[in-house]
Formats: sequence, C-alpha cells, structure tokens
Amino acid sequence: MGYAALTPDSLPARLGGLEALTGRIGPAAGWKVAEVGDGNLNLVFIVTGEAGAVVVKQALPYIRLVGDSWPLPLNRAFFEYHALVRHAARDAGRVPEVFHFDEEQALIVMRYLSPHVILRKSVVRGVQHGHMARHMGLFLARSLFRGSGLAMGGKALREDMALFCANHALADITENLVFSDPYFDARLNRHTAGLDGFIAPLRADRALRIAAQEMKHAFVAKAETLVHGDLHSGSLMVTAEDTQVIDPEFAIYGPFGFDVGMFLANILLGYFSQSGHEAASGARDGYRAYLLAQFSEVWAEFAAEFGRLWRSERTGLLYERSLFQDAGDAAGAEAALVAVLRGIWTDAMGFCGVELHRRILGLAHVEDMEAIADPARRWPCEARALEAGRIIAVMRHGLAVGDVAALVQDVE
Ligand code: ADP
Ligand code: SR1
Ligand code: MG
Ligand code: MG
Ligand code: MG
Repeated sequence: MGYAALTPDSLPARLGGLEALTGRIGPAAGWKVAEVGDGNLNLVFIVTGEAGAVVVKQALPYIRLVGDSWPLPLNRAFFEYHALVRHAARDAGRVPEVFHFDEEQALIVMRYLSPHVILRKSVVRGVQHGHMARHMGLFLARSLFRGSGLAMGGKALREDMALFCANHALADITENLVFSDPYFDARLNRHTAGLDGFIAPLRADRALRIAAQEMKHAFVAKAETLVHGDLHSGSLMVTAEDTQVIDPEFAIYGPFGFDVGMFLANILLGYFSQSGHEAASGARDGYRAYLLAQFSEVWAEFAAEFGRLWRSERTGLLYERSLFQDAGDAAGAEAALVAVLRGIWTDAMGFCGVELHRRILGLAHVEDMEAIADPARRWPCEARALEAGRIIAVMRHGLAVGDVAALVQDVE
C-alpha cells in the first residue's frame, strides 16, 4: 500500500507483522497504542506490548503545528533516520536505537525512552540534570567533528553532503523562520501583547538585521559538517543519569556553530523564563545560576572534546598532519585549533542571538515562555531575552564566554 498516516486504532494491524516490533514487545493482539506527539511536525506513538514498549514516529505530509495548508515532504523521516544512524556511530549511546525504518511509510521504530523526560519540561519545573551539560558538550564535539572534513575524506564528505542536500524543505523552514521572519511582519509571526513597544526598535536596528542575514548566509554557505539542525531543549530527553538526543529531521550540512548556538540559546530561554515561574521573587536564583553554569559547561566540554579529537582523529581532508605535526610544527596545529574554535564560538553566538528572537517573535514559541500563563509576567521575561539576543548577535565577534554570563545577568 502507499503512504497512509497511522492512528492508534490502525497501528496494530498495519505494523503487527513486523518482527522488529513483535520480537521486542510481543504479539500485536496485546498492544496498547498512545499518540504522544507534542512536537511541531510529526506523529509519535508509544506502542506497549506484553514484553515491552517501542516508539513509532511517522511524518505527516504537512506541518502538524499549522495543518495541511502547509505541506511538507515525507522524506524528512529519511533524513532523520540517516542522521540517527550517523549520530549513533559518532557518539555511541547518545541517541535512541533504531529498530526499523520504512521509507514509504515515512516511519521510524525506535527505543522508547523511559523514564526520560523532555529537558525543556525540567527547565520549566526548575529540575537539575547533573550530567546533561557534559553529555551535550561531548555530543556536539563528536557529532560535529566526526561529520566534517576534519575527520572525513573528500569523497565520503561530498557523498554525505549530496545526500543531506535534498533535505532542503526543512532547511527552508529554518531559513525563513529563524533568520528572516522575526525581523519583519511575517504572516505567521505572533508575540505577547506587552512586547509591542519593543518590536519596532528591534526591527529598526540595522546592525541586527545585517547580523541576522550574516548568520543566514553562514547557515546556507558554510557546509562544514552534518548538523542536527533542530537542537533545542525539546530535542533532549533526560534522566538523572542519562541524556538522549532525539529528532534530527532537520539534519543538513551547515556550520559547526549552528547546533552549538541553537542549544545554548535554549539554555538562555530557560534562564530568562525563570522569573515567570518562581513562586516568589528570587526563589529561582539558584536555578538561574545553575543554568548559566550549564551554558558555560556545554561550551567548555565542547571545546575540550573538540580539541582532543583535533589532536587524535584529524585524519580527513582539512588541516592535514603533513602540514603541521609531520612537518615539525605541532604548535601550528594548536594555533589553527584556537582559530577554528574562535570561529565556531563567534558563529554560535550569532545563531544564539537569532534563536532567542525567533522563539519570541516568530511562529514556533517555546514552553519556557508559553507556560507563563499571565502575559503581564511573560512579556518582561521575553523582552529581556530579546535584548540579550540583540547584543549577543551584534557583538558576537568580541564576546568571550564569560561576557555572555555577565551580559544576561545585566539584562535580567
Ligand atoms: P517532532 O519532530 O514532531 O518535534 P519529536 O521527535 O520531537 O517530534 O517527538 C515528539 C515527542 O514525542 C517528544 O517531545 C517526546 O515527548 C516524544 N518522543 C519522541 N521520541 C521518543 C522516544 N524515543 N521515546 C520516548 N518519547 C519520545
Ligand atoms: C513550522 S516548524 C517550526 C519549528 O519546529 C521545529 O521543531 C523547528 O524548530 C522549526 O523551526
Ligand atoms: Mg521535536
Ligand atoms: Mg516537544
Ligand atoms: Mg522534529
């Protein structure tokens, strides 16, 4: 049969013949199915049988958040599958295991993560996850380094670029929603009423509009590595011990700094939302400090692991050892590493700034802010995040890691 969207009722009959499921969770006659998708795009089912549970994720031919007025290709499941396979190889154990992929039905059967919770929900509740920052620094370094010309030869790299290049429909969403829509009166934009007075000056800031377009240019033109493409705190599932990275359907070749900056922005969105969640003024001060420490730790772990891989796994197309270590210039390789990391940080801050804006002014908002029910409490949190985003994006060339912590505290 051709593609058909699953329902909880149709799923057992449609997938009950698959050994990948029955071998893990038992016969279909005993399955219970719940659709739990809370993302913007797809269906997600938890299928529980007598011997266990799995997750079935299926793409819809349109954007779930908007409806069938905005069609979107089913092949995003193909790219998610291929990204999951690469992430599993590049940072073992950090993504859910894939048990089955059906390209025609645009569905992936994968490990059911339990008792994991979405990181963003923990941030709203003020819950700490002690290993998350280290795990994410390592994931970012390993996935980005090993997916790039630093580790890959030219043929393998270009074949992979060609494969993911076809994910242009998802890139198009990012190109519009992240880099352009927040900076003009785009049709699907929305914002909290109290922000009205902040938006015109933000959009009038020429340096900011130039910075946003410089970042869009970098996203389009710097095909440096395979990026996850949608690495926000709704794409992490965590426990006290574990961190799992899900939902890489936006995977494409892009800048090293893209995932880093988007993820760091989402830590800051959590930070700026805290005064909307605290029961009394200052009650979340400790949690704010924790989030800022997470911001710095993600970068520090990333930089340390990237440096380790630079020294031990730099066997690809770029910065060949024959030009440095083998020529007696190990210090030259270290100098090049410093420059590469500086470039990644600068780009990351540009992406961080625009992500702060689009999650407040664009179509796709985040629960950190949306869960603040009272708009009079929400808009001041959002206004502070907008201002921080503006400074971070415009000033990114001169910012150090510690400067960001200082400036967000100033803005707050
Ligand atoms: P979308 O692409 O629509 O954003 P996600 O992959 O982010 O979909 O999944 C939506 C939700 O489904 C997640 O927020 C999470 O609650 C749940 N989910 C997704 N994958 C898993 C998994 N492997 N195990 C448990 N829950 C999952
Ligand atoms: C219309 S899709 C909106 C957003 O949801 C996805 O998860 C991406 O973040 C995208 O920008
Ligand atoms: Mg998602
Ligand atoms: Mg979600
Ligand atoms: Mg998704």
